[in-house]
Amino acid sequence: MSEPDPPRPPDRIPGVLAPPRVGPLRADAFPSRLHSERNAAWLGVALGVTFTVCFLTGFLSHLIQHPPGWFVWPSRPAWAYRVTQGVHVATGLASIPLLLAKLWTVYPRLWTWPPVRGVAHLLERVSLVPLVGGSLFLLFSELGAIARWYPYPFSFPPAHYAAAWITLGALVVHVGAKLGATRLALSSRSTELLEEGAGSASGGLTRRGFLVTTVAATGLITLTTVGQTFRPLARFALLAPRDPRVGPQGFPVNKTANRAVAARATDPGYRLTVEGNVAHPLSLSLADLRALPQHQAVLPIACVDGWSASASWRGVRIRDLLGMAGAPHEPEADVISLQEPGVAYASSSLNRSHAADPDTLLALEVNGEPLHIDHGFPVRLIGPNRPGVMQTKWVTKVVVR
Ligand SMILES: Nc1nc2c(c(=O)[nH]1)N[C@H]1C(S)=C(S)[C@@H](COP(=O)(O)O)O[C@H]1N2
Ligand SMILES: [Mo]
Repeated sequence: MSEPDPPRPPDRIPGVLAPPRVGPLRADAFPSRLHSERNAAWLGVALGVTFTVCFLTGFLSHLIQHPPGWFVWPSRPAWAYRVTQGVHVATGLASIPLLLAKLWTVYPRLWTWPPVRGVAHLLERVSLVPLVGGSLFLLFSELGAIARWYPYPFSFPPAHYAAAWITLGALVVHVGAKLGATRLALSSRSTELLEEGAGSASGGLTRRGFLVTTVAATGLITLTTVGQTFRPLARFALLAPRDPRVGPQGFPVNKTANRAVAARATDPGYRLTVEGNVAHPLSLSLADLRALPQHQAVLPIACVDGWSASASWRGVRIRDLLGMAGAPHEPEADVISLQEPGVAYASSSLNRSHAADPDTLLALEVNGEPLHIDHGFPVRLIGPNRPGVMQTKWVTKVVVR
């Protein structure tokens, strides 16, 4: 005895991204009605915003660290980099749940049939490889990097930078291809009504419930990480890799002094030299530096990893030292540490704005004590509105340009 054929499902369920019945898949290969066009559209809009903000703040950080001739990052306002880099890491972290939810919502589309419907469709589909691959690489390598985990043989910053451009290019193609469909999915009243009730019949999550859950997860991740740079939320920063209040002298250390650096830093023969394009090169002992006029400033360390911490610094103004050495008008300078040359972040540059700022210091003290060796004893560079990587520790040489 043969069973009657089950009713054939429609080829296309309105508002749902599962592919029609044609093609190699079973009709019910993607039974969930949460693969919704409207959810895909909303998640796409949210990701468009977070990716754009993340890209712009990341590009700014790149320009500051590798300035082309036309770009001068000013030393004021002192807090600007702290904010832009905090926003960069926060939007990157917020993108993770949004991206995972989006990928899950749309993945049935991979089985679209026929697989290619012409040149434009082919290009749109091929652009998904750099878009999805680039996004996943950016977000998850970033997640590793802020936890200081680099399980690959290449250097993180150049790979992150290249991946950002590749992803942006693919994103532009994707947005161009999907703009119409997104508008339609967000505006059509019929899909909205259809989706209101969908899901609840089977007792599962509704489509709106899925979106709300994704947004809540995104909010929770932001709330439990942004305290690493936004102090009022510091006590909620349970998922942040660093607590900005914990470390020697009350704030974190990224790079500790190795034995060689510590030996040179504590050597009684330590000298700070000011050389290069100057009329009278200087060579100063620690006692000489302490005898110079000291200046105090409250300034943040704002790490590219997204944490920041303010401290009260005291030391010699760079511009006073450059003046003593007879540097030219509006000088620029390289600040060089006791680390082996060539080691990442062993030196940094001061543009004319930072060199002239009265709060750009070679600090000898922090929060009323001589610097801890891991904070750069005997002398560190600290200036307003600079990335943490450019606040060079264990300074021994200033070369004027
Ligand atoms: N010489 C030197 N200075 C350096 C670094 C370094 O690797 N070498 N790391 C930088 C980074 S990435 C940051 S965030 C700050 C951290 O400062 P802190 O250790 O005082 O918190 O120091 C910067 N100064
Ligand atoms: Mo850093």
